This record gives sequence, C-alpha cells and structure tokens, in this order.
Amino acid sequence: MSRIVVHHLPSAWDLPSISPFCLKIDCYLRMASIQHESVIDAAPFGAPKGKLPYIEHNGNRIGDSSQIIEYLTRELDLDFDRHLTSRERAIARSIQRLIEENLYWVLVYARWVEEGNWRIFRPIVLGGISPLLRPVIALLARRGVRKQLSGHGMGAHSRDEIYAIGAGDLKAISEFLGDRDFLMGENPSSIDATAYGFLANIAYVPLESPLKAALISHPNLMAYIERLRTRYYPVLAN
Ligand SMILES: N[C@@H](CCC(=O)N[C@@H](CS)C(=O)NCC(=O)O)C(=O)O
Repeated sequence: MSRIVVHHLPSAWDLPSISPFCLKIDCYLRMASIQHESVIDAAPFGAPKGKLPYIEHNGNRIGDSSQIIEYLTRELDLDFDRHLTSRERAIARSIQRLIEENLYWVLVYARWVEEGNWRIFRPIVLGGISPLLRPVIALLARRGVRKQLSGHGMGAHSRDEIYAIGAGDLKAISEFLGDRDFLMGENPSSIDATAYGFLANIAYVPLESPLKAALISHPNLMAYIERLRTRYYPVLAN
C-alpha cells in the first residue's frame, strides 16, 4: 500500500490531537488498521480546504475528515461500516451531523471564548507558532473563531443557552447509546470515531466547562469513551 500521510493539529494531554476532527481521523485509522504516518502542522494554512485534518496519498491531497474516510474506503477497497443497513447508515449520518455541525460549536465556545480555558488552550493550539508571532496570531485566530461562531449562529446565543444546547446534544447521544457497547450496536463503526474525537476532546482535557460537566454526568458516555480508549489507545487507558 502506498504511503498515507495525515496532517493534524498538535497533540496534548495524552490525545493524539487536540482537534476533534483530527482525533476522529486518528481513531478511524486505528479502527480500520490503516498504516499511516502522522505529521503535526502548526496551523491549517497549507491544508487543501484551509482546515485540518488532511491526508496525502498517491500525489492526492484530501481535506475534510468525512471525505478522507470516503476516499480511503474507495481507494483501499474497505468499508468499515459494511455491517450497517442503509437505515443504520442514515441514523449514523444524522448523529455525525449533530456532533460535527452543532456540538462542535459548543466545544469551540468552551475553548476559545471562555477566558480561563482560552488561557490554557492558547499556548497548546498555537504551540507551533513562533513565540514572536504568537500574540498577533492569537488575536487574529480568536477573532476569526468568534466570527465563525456568529456565522454558524451558535455565537448569537447566551452562554447559558449555548451550554444548554450542548447538554441537550450529549443527552441525545447518551440516550441513543443506552447500554450498547458502540453507537450502532455491538461492533464499532465509523460514527464511533467521530464520537471519540469529540467526546474525548471534552472529557480528557483540563478545560472545565458546563459542557464537560454535562458529559461527565452521563456514566454510559464516559464508559463508552473509556471502552474506545482501551481498545484503540491501550497505552493510554487507565
Ligand atoms: N468539516 C471539516 C472540519 C475540520 C475543522 O473544522 N478543523 C478545524 C480544527 S478542529 C480547523 O482546521 N479550523 C481552522 C479554521 O477553521 O480556520 C472536517 O470534517 O475535517
């Protein structure tokens, strides 16, 4: 198999990446046992879609975590979700959108807008930027993220409303998971990589917020991510 190089944002706090989308891809590659090399990019400037992760393979540069999975499914002729019915795939896609297109913005708010968390997160997310440029990049990046939050609409809500939305999403995921081992049943599927990328980036980081408290209040979700961690990141599991 030709070489697959994955570009992602820095690792910290025992997570291969502090980006939920990058951790999703890292987890998916482990789940599907796809050999790859990981490269850390200081910023997403060189990425084909201006966002991380992206991969390089056979001279192609593919951006967007879901398009990376679609590309690898095609190129490597493997379908990690082959055990799912079309109805189950539709449900998995809806949960994926809930996590990536809604819950994500609550996580972004907790990291980039909350002053206390921003002070902890800033040196990590900008750790690869030269110290000379860091203050200016921090200012511009934070301004850009605030703009993204209001463009999405999440930023129009009050702090309490944002965390209530996040708690509602987590409750929905918890209720859907119930007492199953994985979201779609007894076997893992690619939606579990999405869930791990995001939930681990809330639970396993020292950034306190009502979002993290809401996640911790669901024992089945905490046991679920621990199950995934034990299975795919055995060195890190407690
Ligand atoms: N839809 C994309 C989203 C990726 C994404 O938002 N990545 C963030 C890091 S978590 C990023 O690179 N943001 C930079 C920016 O928006 O300027 C995917 O699935 O890969």
